[in-house]
Amino acid sequence: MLDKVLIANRGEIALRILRACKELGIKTVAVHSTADKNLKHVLLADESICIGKASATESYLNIPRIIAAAEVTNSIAIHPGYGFLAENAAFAEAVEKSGFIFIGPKAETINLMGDKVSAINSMKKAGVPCVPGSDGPLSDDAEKNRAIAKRIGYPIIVKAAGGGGGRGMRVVRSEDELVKAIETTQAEAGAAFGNPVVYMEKFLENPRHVEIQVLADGQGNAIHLGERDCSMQRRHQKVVEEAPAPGISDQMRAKIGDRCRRACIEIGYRGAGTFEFLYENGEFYFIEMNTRIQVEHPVSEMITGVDLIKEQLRIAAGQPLSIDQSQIQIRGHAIECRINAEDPKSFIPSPGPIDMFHAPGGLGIRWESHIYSGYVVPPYYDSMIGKLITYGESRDEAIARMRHALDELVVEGIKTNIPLQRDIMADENFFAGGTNIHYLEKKLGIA
Ligand code: MV4
Repeated sequence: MLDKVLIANRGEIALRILRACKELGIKTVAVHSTADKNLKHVLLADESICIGKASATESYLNIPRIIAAAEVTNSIAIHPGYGFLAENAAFAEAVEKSGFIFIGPKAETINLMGDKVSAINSMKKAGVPCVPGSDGPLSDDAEKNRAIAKRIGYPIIVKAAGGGGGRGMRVVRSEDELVKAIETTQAEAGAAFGNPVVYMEKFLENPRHVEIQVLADGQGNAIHLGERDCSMQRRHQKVVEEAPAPGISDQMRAKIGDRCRRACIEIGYRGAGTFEFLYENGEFYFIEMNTRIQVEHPVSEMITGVDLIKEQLRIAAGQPLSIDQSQIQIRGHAIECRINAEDPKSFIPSPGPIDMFHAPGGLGIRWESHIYSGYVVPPYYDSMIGKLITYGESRDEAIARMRHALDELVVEGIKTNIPLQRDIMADENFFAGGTNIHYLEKKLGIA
């Protein structure tokens, strides 16, 4: 096993990684900003180092400081968590060049998936179903682009190869808007990502966001852990996630999961990863792959019993996967509500001191959070302060447990989105299951 792991993140995921390390007998190093010296995982880690000022650019995004911290502590490996440097190929490369293990895929895999055109091409080649599209970058030939759009059929969407996660895209509903839309998206992409390359896809009007969790050891073994439905979102920020996705049959899961599993083997994938799909009219369409552990990983853990962070650590230590696909059974249902320090109506962040805190509990209740009474939520980072996950034998049982757990959860002193989560858990369409990516924004009166 790894002797010592440096945790290059903060908040709940840093605590989650610390707990997995402790279970495996791995020593831990916390790196933190000046604003984060009182984080729970910093206080629990074997060693901690302040790596810079509060702003993320000076701390959690500061590659030389993080590598220096790994050097002075004799760390073996670095876990990037999610966000910050987790999908930064230059960081993964710097970590490995400095003689440490990057807990994640090879830098070249991060690059492959960071460019959405090469990601789609490699997945299409590996037999993963993709959205009908341009099958590559668009040229500056307006005639050719019109022909591609005509073949696909309007509406189409122009997306930046360097984008992803909802950045750099434009819907085109008729031929007369096409040329201008391509030019504008290219210009915006060049400015935002330093890469003006764009591509085209059929625009799916009312899809769900369904993603497949995978684990691969980079030694020829890969498994999938079923799907998650992440359709309940606002402005590309997920609000509620669940597993399995309502209405996905065991046969459909086995088919799409096997495509993802095989694709992992074909591209030599290593670590935890997520295949993002749009799901519409019973079909899966690959859009992007995330090469990191995701915020919503616990719902997959609850329905499979697999500790994804421990598996990441084992894979990074060079161990082959300890489980094969036949040992993965999907059982029950799990729901995650993200708890944010924000106004539940305006969504304006609400940092500050937590005057009182009570955690919910009971059978099937999991509270993943670093907060405590007296903790001060800093204004510098993401507003997520915790994740409430419930498990039940059925979806109805998981929802019932979530409703009561949200009632038990007390966070006073700051505003939180707990009231919004209560509204969603009481929503009849959520209860029915299978709402699409536009549902929450429509409910809130935005779209
Ligand atoms: C799409 C789409 C419809 N058709 N692609 C937005 C985030 C990025 N990962 C891909 N996104 C979309 N791509 C085609 N061909 C609709 C979206 C989309 C979306 C996707 C997932 C979750 C939330 C979303 C919200 C708006 C648009």
